Formats: sequence, C-alpha cells, structure tokens
Amino acid sequence: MLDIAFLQDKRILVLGAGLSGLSCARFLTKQQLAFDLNDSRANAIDPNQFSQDFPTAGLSLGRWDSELIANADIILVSPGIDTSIAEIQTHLSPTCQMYGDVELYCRLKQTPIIAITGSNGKSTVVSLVAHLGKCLGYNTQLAGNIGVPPLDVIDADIDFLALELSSFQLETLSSMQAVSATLLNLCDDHLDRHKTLANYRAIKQRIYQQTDCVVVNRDDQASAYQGDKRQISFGLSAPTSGNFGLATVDDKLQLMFGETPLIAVETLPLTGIHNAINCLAALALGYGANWPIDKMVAALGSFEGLAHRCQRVETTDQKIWINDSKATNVGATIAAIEGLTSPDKQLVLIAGGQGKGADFSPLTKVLAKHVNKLIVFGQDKALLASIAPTNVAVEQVGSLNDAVCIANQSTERGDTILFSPACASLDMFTNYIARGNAFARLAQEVSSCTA
Ligand code: UMA
Ligand code: ADP
Repeated sequence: MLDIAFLQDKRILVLGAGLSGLSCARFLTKQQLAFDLNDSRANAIDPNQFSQDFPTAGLSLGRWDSELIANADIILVSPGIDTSIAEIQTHLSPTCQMYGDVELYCRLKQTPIIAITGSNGKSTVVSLVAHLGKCLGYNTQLAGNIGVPPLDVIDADIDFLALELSSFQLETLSSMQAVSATLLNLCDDHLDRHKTLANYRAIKQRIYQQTDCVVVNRDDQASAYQGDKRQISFGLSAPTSGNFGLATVDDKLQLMFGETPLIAVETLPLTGIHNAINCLAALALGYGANWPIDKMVAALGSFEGLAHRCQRVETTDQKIWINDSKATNVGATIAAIEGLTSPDKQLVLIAGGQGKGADFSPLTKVLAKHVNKLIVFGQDKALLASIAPTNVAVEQVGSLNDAVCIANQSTERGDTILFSPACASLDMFTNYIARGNAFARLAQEVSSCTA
C-alpha cells in the first residue's frame, strides 16, 4: 500500500500534458485524488479525450493559468517546463510545493534504484544496466528520461529500477535513495535553460546526495565527488583495486576490474571507445548494487545497443553510413568522430540543427584531426561552419536531403559518412528519432542510385 496521506485534501495542479503530466494524471486518478491540469499550449491534447480519461479533473490549455497556479498546494511539474518564468513564479503561493513525477515516486516507494545522469550515454548505460539486471535474474524495470514515467510502474513488483535522470528531473528531485548512482560526464547542453555550465553541473551533482554508492568517471572532472560515501570509479586508464578501467593484457585492450582482465574490448557488441566506457560504468553501477561481476561480464555480449546511436545504416554502396541522430550535443559528436575514425579513409560529418546555446568550439580540434569534410544544415549551421578549422572543407546546405546528396558525391567506397548533428532536431523534425529515420531513408535512397 502506498502512503498517499500527504497528497490528500490538497489542491494538486499538474503542469504539462506530455508523458510525465499524463502519468501523474493517471496516478492521481487511480488514487482517487482530485487535480487540475494546465498546459500552456492550446493544442497540447484533445480535451474530449482528456475528459473521457479523467472525468473529474479540470483542464486548462493555451496559457499558464494564474488562478490555478495561485491556488495550488502541490504542483507536479513536467521536466520540460521552465518554472523560473514570471508567468509561473509571480503567482505561486508561498506554501506551494513544486516537484516532479520522479520525486513523487520516490516519496511513495522505496524501490532499490540504480540512477544514471550525464550529458551523454545515459540511455545506453541505463538500458545496459537493465539488461544486466535481467540477465542476473532480477526483475529490473527501466524508467525515467528514457521514456517510461516511473509513476506508470509504481505498482509493479520489481527488484531494481534502472532510472535515467535528466538535469530537468534532478532539478526537482530530493528524496531519491538510490543504491548506486553516477554522473557519467558533462559537456555544454541545455544551457538555454540552465544558463551556465557551473549551474548545470551543480544540478547534475545532486544525484550524489541521493545515493548510497557514488560511481564516478575518472576522466571527467565534472563527475568527481567530494564526500565520504562509498565510491567506485571507471575510466580509460588502468584501474586501482576496486575500480574499473581499461588496460592491454595479452596484446588486447581489456575491460579491467583492478588488476583482473574481464573481457576484450573487441568482443563487445557496441563499437567505439565511448561504449567500452559505458560498459565499465554499467559494471561499476551493478557492482555498487552488489551484483556479481562475473555474471555481469557474461551478460555484456548479449546487449544489442540502441537505435540512432552510432548505428550503421544498411546500404549496398560499400560506404559506411552512420546514423548518430541522438548526438544532440558537442560531446556526443566528438565521441562518435573519435570512435569511428579510420586512418586511410575519408570521414564526412553531417551536423546541424538547434545548438541550444552551446559552445561548438571544442569540435574544432577533433574536426582538424579526423574529418575531411563538414556539411552543415539547420538553424545553427552558420555557427557550426564558423568553428571549422581551415583544413576541413565546409558546405552549408538548406536541408538534410541536400546534405546527404553532397556527402554521397564527396565520398568513395570504404569512406564513412557520419550523421552526428551536435544539435537538437526540433527546428526541422519532431524529434531525433524522426530525424534519424529521415537520414537512414535518404542514405538508402542515394546509395541505391550509386551502388
Ligand atoms: N509544455 C508547456 N509549456 C512549455 C513547455 C512544455 O505547456 O513551456 C507542455 C507541452 O505542451 C507538453 C508537455 O509540457 O504537453 C511536455 O512536457 P515535457 O516537455 O516535460 O515532456 P514529457 O512528454 O513529459 O517528457 C518528459 C521528458 N521530456 C523533457 O524533459 C523535455 C522526456 O525526455 C522523458 O522521456 C519523459 O518526461 C519521461 O520521463 C525526453 C527528452 O528530450 C526524451 N529529455 C531531454 C534530453 O534527454 O535531453 C532532457
Ligand atoms: P543520452 O541518453 O545521455 O542522450 P545516449 O546513450 O542516448 O545518451 O547517447 C546519446 C549520444 O551520445 C549518442 O550520439 C551516442 O553515440 C553518444 N554517446 C554514448 N555514450 C557516450 C559517452 N560515454 N560519451 C560521449 N558520447 C556518448
């Protein structure tokens, strides 16, 4: 039984009618708790469907509803909503509590949680943790930013929740008591909302205050933890005892636990050194939850990876077309370039979209070293073009279609065309999935003409 006493007889307002908001609505309805829902977009949902699904709830669409906001005792806010804006802040009552769906879950349920945040690799690592947990025989449930609102699985009888947390979700989270948790890495992202990298890091570091065991990335200062909790590290270097890393043993690069080689990197199903690091992070998180290392290592081989992350597009032209549409920031694109480069073949990068206020300049050095041509499109194409080094040819184009055609004309058999945008997709696509699917389709079309 969930103890919902703190929600009873409260005026509850749900902000946002997306995945999180509707999961709150379903939960509150199931618990027979009254609520209103407010979304600032007029066509966010179909009001008729809403009143069928939630007959007793109030609905306000098309603007921030100052009256509902002012009267609320508890506001359940969706992660994508910036509540620092005047239309929300000026109306809040001083006693109003505002938090998110993940916080509500944690206040209600003490499931053992393995939590993951970071700028890049969250979805890969959380899925890998869930996969390892399942292979070990635990009932492990994925949840969070990966697309499963935790309130939707609050009634499930599970052993572990593998929880992906965005900075937006961490902003309103304070009651999580995870078994193990990590901040994988940090690079410029979401600065349109968080303003400075220091602020973004401080929000991400909140994950360490809410876990028994802290898992840190030795190669990223932003991931470091100063405190006296149990700490396990992972990184590119050979690890000290009790930690995870990489080392060459018997002429092969291996995942290591202390001085013990675990598995050769070349046998892992996911390519790129960043994915070897992701495997180490998942092992460290599982080890933090007292999962047996040998069984986790045995399960690594059956993880299939996720679509739109450095995924090869099947073509017949003997060129290597890579869909990395999920690369929505500079760090992800750098990891893809460094992971895919091949010394005697060309690498053409297609990038562009909405830069979200990020500094693209860390790309310059990596482009100079590994990329032969840069093709940019979308809202921030000029910004991207401006950071290209002089030894890299740059073309600015009007569409992804044009970018793919030029990439095709500029390459030969054996060359790699990497679509790793370093930007969000929303200027031209519904989301990164639609953008990745468009790239894959276009790549298959042009390649079938040249094959
Ligand atoms: N809305 C407004 N006014 C605004 C902004 C949004 O009314 O100014 C409304 C929209 O009209 C919409 C609703 O809010 O109806 C959407 O809420 P939301 O943006 O919080 O999105 P959800 O559908 O609830 O999905 C959220 C996460 N989205 C964001 O953080 C933007 C999903 O992560 C997550 O899977 C889901 O909760 C379940 O936890 C997506 C994401 O893009 C994948 N995350 C970002 C990322 O990974 O970089 C952080
Ligand atoms: P997230 O959920 O944090 O966005 P994903 O696993 O979906 O992470 O991967 C997003 C992008 O980051 C992809 O382009 C992927 O190739 C890249 N990526 C994955 N792991 C890492 C890592 N450890 N470091 C840098 N980039 C990574």
